Amino acid sequence: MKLKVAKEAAKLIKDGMVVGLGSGSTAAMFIRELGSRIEEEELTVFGIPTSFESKMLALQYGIPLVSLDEYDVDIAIDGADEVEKETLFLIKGGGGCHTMEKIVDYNAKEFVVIVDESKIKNKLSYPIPVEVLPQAYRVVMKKLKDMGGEPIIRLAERKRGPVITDNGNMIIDVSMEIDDAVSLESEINNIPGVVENGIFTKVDKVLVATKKGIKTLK
Ligand code: ABF
Repeated sequence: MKLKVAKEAAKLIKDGMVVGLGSGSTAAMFIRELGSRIEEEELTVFGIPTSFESKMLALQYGIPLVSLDEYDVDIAIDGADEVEKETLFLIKGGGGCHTMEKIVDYNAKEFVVIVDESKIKNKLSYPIPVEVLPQAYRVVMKKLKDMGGEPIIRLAERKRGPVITDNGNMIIDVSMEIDDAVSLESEINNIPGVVENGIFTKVDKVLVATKKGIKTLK
């Protein structure tokens, strides 16, 4: 399913485009497919990665990289942890890269999300990933509790310490009722010490892999 939607997304890329390269396993398949198209069709395409992981994959699959310093993004293709069916609001950041993802995705002329149908929900309920400066984790957790959330520090797999992001920060996952995603996205970002949260409310299109084929939501 993930491969099908990744292939479909790769078809959206045209010669000369600057492409935001998302993170996660679905985006990884897209990066591989794009690499194959570039090689087979001799396309001139540049990538802007959203994580260390997507940078390494792009290098592996032969996608030349540029940065936001010099280029605007024509199209960004990225995965998601959850997609709300009616609104197309997302939760991202299960992989801890949502800060760079949001910078690249929100600044793209077109932001396309690729998921399989298991990610489509009636209402967002996935814990919201919040990237915080390490010095601020305790006070940010306190504020998130005051807002009605249940925050926990994301721990590294062997649980010897916190997950550290590509930017050298920590991740707090906060479970809370999301009634107004647009306001909550800004409210969380207004807490001093928060770098970025994983609520995404500006999405152009979602490609969904279903058993019957690819469905487009917009
Ligand atoms: C990134 O990868 C994240 O924002 C999201 O957390 C995750 C989705 O990964 P996958 O495609 O592996 O489910 O897009």
